[in-house]
Amino acid sequence: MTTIKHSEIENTIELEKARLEIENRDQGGLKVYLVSLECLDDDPESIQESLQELGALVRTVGDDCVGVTVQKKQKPIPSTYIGQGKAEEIEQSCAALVVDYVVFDQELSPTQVRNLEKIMKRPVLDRTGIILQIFRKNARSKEARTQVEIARLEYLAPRLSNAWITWERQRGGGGSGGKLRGAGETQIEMDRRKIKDKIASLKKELEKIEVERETQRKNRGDEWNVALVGYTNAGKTSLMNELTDSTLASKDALFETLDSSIRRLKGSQNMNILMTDTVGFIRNLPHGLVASFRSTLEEVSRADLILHVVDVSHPCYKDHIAVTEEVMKQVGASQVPSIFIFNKADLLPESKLSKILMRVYPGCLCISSKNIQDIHKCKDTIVEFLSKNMIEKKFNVPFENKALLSSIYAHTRVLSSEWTQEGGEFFVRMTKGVWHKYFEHHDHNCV
Ligand SMILES: Nc1nc2c(ncn2[C@@H]2O[C@H](COP(=O)(O)OP(=O)(O)OP(=O)(O)O)[C@@H](O)[C@H]2O)c(=O)[nH]1
Ligand SMILES: [Mg+2]
Repeated sequence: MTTIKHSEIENTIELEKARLEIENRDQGGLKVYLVSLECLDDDPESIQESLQELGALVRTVGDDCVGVTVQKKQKPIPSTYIGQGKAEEIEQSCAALVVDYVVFDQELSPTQVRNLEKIMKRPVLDRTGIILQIFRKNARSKEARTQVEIARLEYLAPRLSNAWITWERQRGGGGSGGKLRGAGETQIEMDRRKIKDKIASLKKELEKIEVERETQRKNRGDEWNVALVGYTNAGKTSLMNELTDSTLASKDALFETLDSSIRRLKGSQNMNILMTDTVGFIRNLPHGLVASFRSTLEEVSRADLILHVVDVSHPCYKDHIAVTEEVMKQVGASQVPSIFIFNKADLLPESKLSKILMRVYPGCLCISSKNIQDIHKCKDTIVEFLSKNMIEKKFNVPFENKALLSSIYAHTRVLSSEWTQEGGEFFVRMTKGVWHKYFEHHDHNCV
């Protein structure tokens, strides 16, 4: 009886090790089976789109999708997410197709992963696990690598050690585990407490990097900041390269850019305009990653203008807009003025699209980043927007005027500030709309 239990735990640990290996490897080439669950409230079309996207994520890791299935159910089963019978069916298909691991399109709980692995006899990952692998592979700067590592360890911690802990408890502490010793050592190494310590030290490191970045930002002073944001693969980096004569890596893959880059806009007359290119978004972007990348993304909330780049040739471009806007809201950037840039227009048949888009999204541009005239149009739009819509003011604010102080911090970009015994002097930048809404009646405070 005990032997059976021990061998069950051995299996669990072996599967856990195999999953870790998959999550930590550098090379692709594995065979993958995709699974999704369609519940009563789900829109079948968006389940299919999300599943296609999961396939693209798996291919970005370098693996092959050899099978796919969707189960329809009222709601998820707490222990196994999908039905047990369906899980057994998948196991049989996986055996026939010699599948290396199974990926679920939704986030699974650690218990669900373990139960499914037991039935499917192979590692089970979820969407978050795959996205984390891509991030780990593509992060280059120290900041991005630290951010990804924090998110990865926070994701891993609850998914580890349980088998080990159960086994330790059952054997009553000491003694060698024979075959289990190796697995045990891995477990001890990845012990939850150690992971927690590691996360804490990485967070400290990240804070230091952020302080450095903050200093650099302050040194940049009163330059104009324009941030490129949008869904992954929309063409942000391609546009950035064209606008700034740069050669940043861009390719037809998801999450190619993870490290933020800042470059000067070329030919912007005598305005000093800095463009920022940063990580793209995807539906169900893991919360841990958004949290880790918060400081990078918060930079976007300090921009004077956001260019929201959209791949208009993608059938789901409207969903992509919604996802991007949601993340912008989460990082406090929804107040920043933005212009929609509908990119990859060259992939669409000649149509009245541009006119239709203009009606729905006033002020938008419909371009191809491969067309030089469109690039000029884009530059002109940026310069015109900044020079026509923004104003700079100097305020003298006595300490007792707390309302004005808080409005300044909430609604303007403070370019410089100086404190005297009476109060503060702020040199700020804002849109004309903000000026009219919050500050016009404070005109007497302006220097
Ligand atoms: N046809 C066409 N392809 C484009 C256009 N702009 C970009 N692409 C292609 O789209 C793919 C993605 O471009 P990127 O610039 O890397 O996209 P991104 O938004 O930076 O993507 P991530 O960094 O992964 O979030 C590349 O293969 C580009 O060559 C365009 O206007 N037309
Ligand atoms: Mg990019």
